[in-house]
Amino acid sequence: TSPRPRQSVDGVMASKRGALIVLEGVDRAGKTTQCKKLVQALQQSGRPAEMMRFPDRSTTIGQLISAYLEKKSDLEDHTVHLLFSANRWELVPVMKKKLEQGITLVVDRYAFSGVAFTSAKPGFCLDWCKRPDVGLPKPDLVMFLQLNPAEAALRGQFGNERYETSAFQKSVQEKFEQLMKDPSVNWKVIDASQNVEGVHADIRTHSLNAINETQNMPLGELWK
Ligand code: 2DT
Ligand code: MG
Repeated sequence: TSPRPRQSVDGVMASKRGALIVLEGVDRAGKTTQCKKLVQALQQSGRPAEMMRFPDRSTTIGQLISAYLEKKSDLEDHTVHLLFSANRWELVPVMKKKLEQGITLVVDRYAFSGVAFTSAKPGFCLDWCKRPDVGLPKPDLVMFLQLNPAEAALRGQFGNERYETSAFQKSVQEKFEQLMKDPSVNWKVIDASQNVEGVHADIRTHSLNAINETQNMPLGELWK
């Protein structure tokens, strides 16, 4: 059964909600640049939109994660996985409120990065990795910025943060490919080897469709 349109208790149609739009992809695919451009384009066309990113390094949990990524601290692998998830859950009330207010959220990485990065480590299965994020607000659209390693290499060197090596990124890419087989998530693959404006045009088209298609639908629950 398809979800019923949003209605308030007295039967009057509630005002339109914002869409939850996520950008995923391997390092240097251009996620952050494209998130910013999408937010600008939506705002300029009169659609309220805000950017978010995970990890959100500004919270107490986010600071623990940031120190780990910067290799200033070591954390046990299960522990850091759960911290990344907790960092999403702590922002859920804010996200829901903004979506209800009609604000479209453009999010740089989400639970899919969480699962892809941890399950690329030895001894982790996809199923265990997904569990803590089950029930998060479900994105209306997840765009995967596809870029092959040779093209990524042309964009410059890796940084010095944890996970920024070509061997690790290769297994992360494989995990994303496994996640993209899940038909319960609205995945769109974007060719990130185009120029910035070309990528943006594709992203804008998919986003406008998602905003129009979901504005009267209730927000879903991820992996549930
Ligand atoms: P950036 O801040 O450059 O995006 O890098 N990561 C991210 C995880 O391992 N688990 C997660 O849940 C999330 C959201 C991806 C952040 C790094 O943290 C990784 C790269
Ligand atoms: Mg990075």
